Amino acid sequence: MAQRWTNTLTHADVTPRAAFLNRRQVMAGMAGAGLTALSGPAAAEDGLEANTWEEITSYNNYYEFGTGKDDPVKYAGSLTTEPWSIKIDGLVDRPGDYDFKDILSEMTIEERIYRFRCVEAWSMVIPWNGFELSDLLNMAGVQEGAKYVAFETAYRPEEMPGVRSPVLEWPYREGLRLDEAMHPLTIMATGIYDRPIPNQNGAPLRLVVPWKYGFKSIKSIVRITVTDTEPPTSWNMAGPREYGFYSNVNPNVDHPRWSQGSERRIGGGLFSKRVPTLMFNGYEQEVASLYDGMDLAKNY
Ligand SMILES: Nc1nc2c(c(=O)[nH]1)N[C@H]1C(S)=C(S)[C@@H](COP(=O)(O)O)O[C@H]1N2
Ligand SMILES: [Mo]
Repeated sequence: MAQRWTNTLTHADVTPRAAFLNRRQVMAGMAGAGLTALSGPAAAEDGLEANTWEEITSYNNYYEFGTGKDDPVKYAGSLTTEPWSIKIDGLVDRPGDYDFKDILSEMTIEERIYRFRCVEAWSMVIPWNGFELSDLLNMAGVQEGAKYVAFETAYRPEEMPGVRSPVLEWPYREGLRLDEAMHPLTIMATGIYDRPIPNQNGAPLRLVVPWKYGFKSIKSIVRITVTDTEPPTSWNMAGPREYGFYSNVNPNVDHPRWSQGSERRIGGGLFSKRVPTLMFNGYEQEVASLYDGMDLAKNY
């Protein structure tokens, strides 16, 4: 499906757009996701009111551009996102270097309004546009014996001032188990509020796994490798005790240095509030069965 967005910003783009959303649209988004009604107290309480465009695009984590929350909006403009190619390799029938535009022409873009929960205990609600990762993996053809999917962000020292600092091992790497990658909630986001995803949010395409801590949702992806072994991931390498491979949102398993029982919902200025963190970030009905029989305190 062709993208129909314009690249021109207007005054409306910097106006808070929370009013844009109402309960009906949220429900429509969920229907698009092939899901039943939302569960959980937070959904009932706040009706999943989305954050504003300004909040979503000016309070970011993208360490390749610095570790400050406002570094990405200041510096990520230097990332060249066109042309963009994604290498798909490993246990697939059709490995190769895929042009982002060619991929888009094969994918169906949908709106998904998801909770987004950073391991640092802040959260937002983001209206993404994107396609299901499973559609992309099926396009490449997943082979028998595949168990995991590994992802890599672009590594461009000349465009990314933050990679001079060894805060993480570059390139930024993430991974999912194959069943997590194929789950219908897992998307590749290409837009926010029906506009192309800004560089600071991971242009031109980034992963979004709404039931996991935000760092699993790797930005500006240049490589996807289907494999039979659990891939190394940047945050796990940096702090294995603090950041596990799974990193499912879980209010009952604290980070060694802070509680994960609640979160600060970004936005609202003085009215910014702490809300309880939900099991699997509120997506328990949809994903809990993926972890049947697993000890979630051990497999954090
Ligand atoms: N390549 C890359 N991807 C990344 C990060 C990063 O530093 N580099 N930060 C992660 C973290 S910690 C979070 S919380 C989210 C933030 O996404 P957002 O800025 O779009 O809200 O991106 C994740 N993806
Ligand atoms: Mo994060």
